[in-house]
Amino acid sequence: MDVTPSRPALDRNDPGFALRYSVASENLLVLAHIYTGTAALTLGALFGLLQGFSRANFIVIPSWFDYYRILTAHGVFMALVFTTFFITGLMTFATYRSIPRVRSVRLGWIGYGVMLLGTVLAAFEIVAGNATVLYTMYAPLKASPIFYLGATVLVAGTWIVAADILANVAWFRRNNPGQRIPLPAHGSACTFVMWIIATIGIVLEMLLLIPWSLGWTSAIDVSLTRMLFWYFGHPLVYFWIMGAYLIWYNVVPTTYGGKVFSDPLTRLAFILLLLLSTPVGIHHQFLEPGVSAGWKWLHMLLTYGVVLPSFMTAFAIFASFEIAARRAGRTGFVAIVRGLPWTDPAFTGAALGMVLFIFGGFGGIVNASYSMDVLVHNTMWIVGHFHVTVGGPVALTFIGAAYKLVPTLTGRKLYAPKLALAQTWLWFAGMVLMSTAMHIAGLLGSPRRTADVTYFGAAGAQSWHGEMVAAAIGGTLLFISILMFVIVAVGTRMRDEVAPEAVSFTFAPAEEEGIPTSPAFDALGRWAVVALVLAVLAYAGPLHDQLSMQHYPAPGMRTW
Ligand code: HEM
Ligand SMILES: [Cu+2]
Repeated sequence: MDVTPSRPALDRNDPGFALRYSVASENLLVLAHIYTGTAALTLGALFGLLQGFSRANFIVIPSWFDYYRILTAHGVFMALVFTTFFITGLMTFATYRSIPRVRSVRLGWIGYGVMLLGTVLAAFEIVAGNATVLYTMYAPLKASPIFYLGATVLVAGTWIVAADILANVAWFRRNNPGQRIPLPAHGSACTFVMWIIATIGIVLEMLLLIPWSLGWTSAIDVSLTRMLFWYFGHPLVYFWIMGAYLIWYNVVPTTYGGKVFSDPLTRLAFILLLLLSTPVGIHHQFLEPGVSAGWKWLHMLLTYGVVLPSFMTAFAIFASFEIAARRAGRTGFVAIVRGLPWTDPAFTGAALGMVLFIFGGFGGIVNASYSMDVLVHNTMWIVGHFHVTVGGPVALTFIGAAYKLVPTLTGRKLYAPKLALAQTWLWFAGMVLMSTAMHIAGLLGSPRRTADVTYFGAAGAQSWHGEMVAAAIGGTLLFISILMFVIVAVGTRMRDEVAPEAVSFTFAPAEEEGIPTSPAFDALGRWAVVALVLAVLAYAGPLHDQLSMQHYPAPGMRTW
């Protein structure tokens, strides 16, 4: 659908006026999300760089702004703020654009405002040193009540955004009986239903943490807060991945004139992600003493189940590449890959992200296997793993998508496209270097979340010093890359001339041939119920064990 740039002609007799006007105000809302995410990414990268330098002994972090405060800021800004704002913006965009109608964006703005308020509260408390609890937030580390409140308000804001997205999908269903929900809106709805189910865990955790931090309760059940966090923490990962997959399915094919490989396969992938993201969280607690082996085993099996939609996605993406290439008369692996639009930073960002995800997937299988996880638990291997998943595929796909979305939303041509292209490659190189070094350091025994990894020069600690230096160099490349991204994103907005051709945007259409889509895939209410039931089944037992366990009192750690 074509849209007009930010200032529409004020011709109220024009029947298209209302729609165009509404699109212009929608664009502003989405931009607000994306630029807030970018600000968090930039700050987070600075903190990441400081950590990398500290671990390589390039700098000594002063005691008045200690390592763990920086680590908390890095984790929260990257894993919670950057990703969440980008996804809320992306999926608002996906829903609005695929369900065109004259609409009020009031609810959307309220959601954004509430998210921002929560973020500012939490961020302020972290930087002020009142919330050095790392992004995982569980006890016994304790933050100020304002930090927990900020986190809760941020989650509440995302629920408002979710309500806006789901209301639009419901409106579509009401007004278009018998029609399929547009694919990008379907993916967004699945993602946010999953998110609502997942964030119940963090809200329950906050109900324990807030009274405790206010001093109203004298003790807290540490492992219960941990279980509640990881009930949320694993689907958080899939929230990021669903954002990236939405782009891989619906946006990336537009860069090479391709189509979505299969409409029903895409819907099924998102439904499986909705169902299987939550009942696997105990794979983050394989070494937790309070959870019995049977539950760990079940969550391990289900973890292998959630790999399925990822394999489906990998297959569908390459099939889409191949079909487009065959239409253009190219066959054979090399010709297909060479024919892809490598000069387009939106494509290259996503494609390099996909390459990194292959390595992320391998590492994930190691982590998901109980016996191998024992070896890498709490080492830099894990840090290497999530940088080559969320820091690589997810962040790079989002950055690439921004190169398409920001021109569309601002009505301006991309500023310095060559710089943008170089940025994606530099990010890729930096991430390969940093995360490979982290994986190796982890196998050598280097611990994560530890300020001083030299152990006063102990012999064993020397073995990973070289890896820490390599990781710091990789981190430097990543930091430079982020600065390049900011130059392009801000430069695009600052351009004077409006370029109407930059504004038009259409999601990739799906291939028409193939299996017809079953209407069951669109019965999202029913899938939501199944997802909730699965989550309850997977957690009722572990929670029961947790609560009925014999508690041995320790100062501040006994429960009721
Ligand atoms: C400029 C690029 C980056 C650099 C130099 C960097 C560096 C680091 C380092 C050295 C650590 C480990 C600290 C430790 O365990 O003691 C770390 C942790 C972490 N990073 Fe990054 N990182 C970068 C980008 C990202 C991105 C893009 C994300 C996610 C979107 C991310 C998410 C995280 C998370 C969640 C942690 C774990 C924090 C914790 O253990 O509490 N990082 N990063
Ligand atoms: Cu997980």
